[in-house]
Amino acid sequence: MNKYFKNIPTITYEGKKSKNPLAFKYYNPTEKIGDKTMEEHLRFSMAYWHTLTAEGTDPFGAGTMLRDWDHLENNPMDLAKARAEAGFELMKKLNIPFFCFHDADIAPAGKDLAESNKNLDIIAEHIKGLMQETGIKLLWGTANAFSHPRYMHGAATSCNADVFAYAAAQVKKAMEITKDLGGENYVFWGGREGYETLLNTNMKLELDNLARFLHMAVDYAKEIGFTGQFLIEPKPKEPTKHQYDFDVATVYSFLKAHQLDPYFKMNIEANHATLAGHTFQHELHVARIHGILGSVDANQGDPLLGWDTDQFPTNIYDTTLAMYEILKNGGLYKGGLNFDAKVRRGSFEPIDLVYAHIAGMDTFAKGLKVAYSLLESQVLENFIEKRYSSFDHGIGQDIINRKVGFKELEQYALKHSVISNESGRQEMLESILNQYILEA
Ligand code: XUL
Ligand code: CO
Repeated sequence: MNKYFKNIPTITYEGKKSKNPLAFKYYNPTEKIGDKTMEEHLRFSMAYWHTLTAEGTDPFGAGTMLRDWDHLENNPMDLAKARAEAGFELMKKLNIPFFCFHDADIAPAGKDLAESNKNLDIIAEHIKGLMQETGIKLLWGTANAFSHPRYMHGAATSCNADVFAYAAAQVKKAMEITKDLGGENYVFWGGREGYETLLNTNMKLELDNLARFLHMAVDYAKEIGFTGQFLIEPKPKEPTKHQYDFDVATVYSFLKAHQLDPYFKMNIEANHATLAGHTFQHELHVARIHGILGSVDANQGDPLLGWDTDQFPTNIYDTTLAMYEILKNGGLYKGGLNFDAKVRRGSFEPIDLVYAHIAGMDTFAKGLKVAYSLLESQVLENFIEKRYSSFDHGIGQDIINRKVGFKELEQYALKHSVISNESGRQEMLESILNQYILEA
């Protein structure tokens, strides 16, 4: 496998003193961090769409990317096969153990659904061969039910029942392929499941239909014996003004309200979290405390642009706090860290894809190391435990055990109306965090 990234060697770990841009400085796959290797902790995945199909277009201009498979443009099936081969060569050279795809990324659409499905079968078979040859596995599959014009009003939340049916057929096929390729998860990102204006929207029907759609998916997974984890990927806006899967808390209450909560976990994307006005850590934390942290789309946004820029993660502060939540979750289990990230329009050469993944992998590896030592020290845990210690005894314990109600609490407050509080020590804790980042 040395055809599409010819001048790129296999990327190895050289340690933090290395000045070689084509080497890992922190990601050392076999290094043990606690009882797992870095590779087992991080479970990196390449996103097929950004890495293999994105052309570098933006709303102001044409594509810029130079790719060695471009000349196959007029033969879509050959192009799809070449892209798959290029993808596996790149993953192999970067030591990335997983990949993720949408149906539309891997195979061209046919003239109708039947032909599209046939194309998918042919390319999936090709990918299966590459998986066997390389040992690279499928983290998750999904269906692109948002790009085609038929999805202009949404898919499962479209006002048009024919569109609902088409989306169901597409997801059915994508689930079958994911199962066939041994996918460990299946993702639902509500591409256009939302609205532009309430003036033309029956929100109640749309939400109920979304629940119906997800129940049908659960039923079908049982029917075909797909045991992968179902994941929902929250996002507050883009492409619609309001996306129904706004954030983790919104999705969680939607799942509960529709008795879907036993079947779904969250795929949390950093840039979606910030679009929702949250930090990446906040979304991971909310998912963790509810036991629904499933997988991660590892990227970052740009606070000055404010839209879903899908950049490669290079912010050590964010990856540290992300890995801290993931470690506290006991890991990602079937999930992984999928680079839902694209190189910038100006980074148009194939080698930029290599630099980008090295940057993301090293940044998460460093974050893992810092988070592990932070957790090992228990410095935050001890502080938090002490901060809430008033609930360990006395009236606090009675509140926890629901031994008291408003009347008893009033009696208590009447006797204890002079209250003393303690400092939250935010700045001290922030400087401790910085110290761990600098030391690890
Ligand atoms: C879009 C996005 C998607 C999902 C998969 O913002 O993140 O690529 O990850 O459909
Ligand atoms: Co994503």
